[in-house]
Amino acid sequence: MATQTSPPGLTPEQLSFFNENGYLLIPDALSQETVSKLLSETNKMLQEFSLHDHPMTKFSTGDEDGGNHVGDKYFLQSGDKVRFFFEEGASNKQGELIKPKERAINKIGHYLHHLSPSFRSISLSQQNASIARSLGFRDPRVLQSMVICKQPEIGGAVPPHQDSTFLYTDPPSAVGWWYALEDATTSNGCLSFAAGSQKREPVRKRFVRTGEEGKEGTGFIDNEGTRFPRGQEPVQNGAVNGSPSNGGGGGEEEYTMGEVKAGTLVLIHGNLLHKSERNVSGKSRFIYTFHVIEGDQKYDERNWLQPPQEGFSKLYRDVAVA
Ligand SMILES: O=C(O)CCC(=O)C(=O)O
Repeated sequence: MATQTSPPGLTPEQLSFFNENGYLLIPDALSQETVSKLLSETNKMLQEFSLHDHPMTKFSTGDEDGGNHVGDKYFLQSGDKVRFFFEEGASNKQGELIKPKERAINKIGHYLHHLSPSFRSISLSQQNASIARSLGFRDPRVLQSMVICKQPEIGGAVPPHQDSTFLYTDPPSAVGWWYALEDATTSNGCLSFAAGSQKREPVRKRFVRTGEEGKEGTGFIDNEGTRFPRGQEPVQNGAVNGSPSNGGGGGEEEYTMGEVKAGTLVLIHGNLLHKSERNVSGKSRFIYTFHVIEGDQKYDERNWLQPPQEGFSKLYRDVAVA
């Protein structure tokens, strides 16, 4: 019988960088062949999705007060589907598209890691199981995935935020896996990170479902649960200034730019403040990202994203055999 050895996870140096800074860049995590395949798959989805019956939901990250964040039924029911969300700048005041549809989409989500064989195989992989082991996950669950397009000229900014605001477990446990499918630069809206902020910035807010049947929506509430991952509480818990809107910190933070080549994997701690700027360049910035939480932490019904019938995808059990 053939035996399988697990691929190596993170090196001690990589783990130490992640623990110190809250993010880690891993160049060449995907081969250029895989990147091309994922880009073709993405372009095919963008060509093939239908505008007929589409509610034209835009992916809005909200205003200064954290209001107006996307939150309609199309969005709230996307956890077990592949759905298409528009860039805010893709339409005029009358709501008509001013870009071809394949250049108008901000993101595709949120169940690619289950429904798309290509994206599934790079998500629920032996390699990622090994990385999750290095990070100390006991029962890692992939709970959402998306392609973020950051389209040329109209690609929207993503304001400073912590992923655990949006994917809250008690205690927080989210980690983002973010793969560049095209080179990401300061010109086309690469990520930037407030290095080390995961150690000082509590998860103060949660992004939750609001309203009742027929009047569904989303909003931010104060987080009454635990604010740091277990064992990572700072000595003076919550001693940081700031009044966050989108769940991000209000204090002055210095951001380190994360320019990366296509194929790079970026790991992002759920408490880490990070953001990306608008893309006003002529080049798109396609990426694929999915998020992982600890399966044995409390995940409640207030979270905007609710598990599919089959539950969130187990990274240790659902590992695709290459
Ligand atoms: O890709 C981007 O521009 C932002 C992604 C991000 O912040 C996230 O997935 O948490």
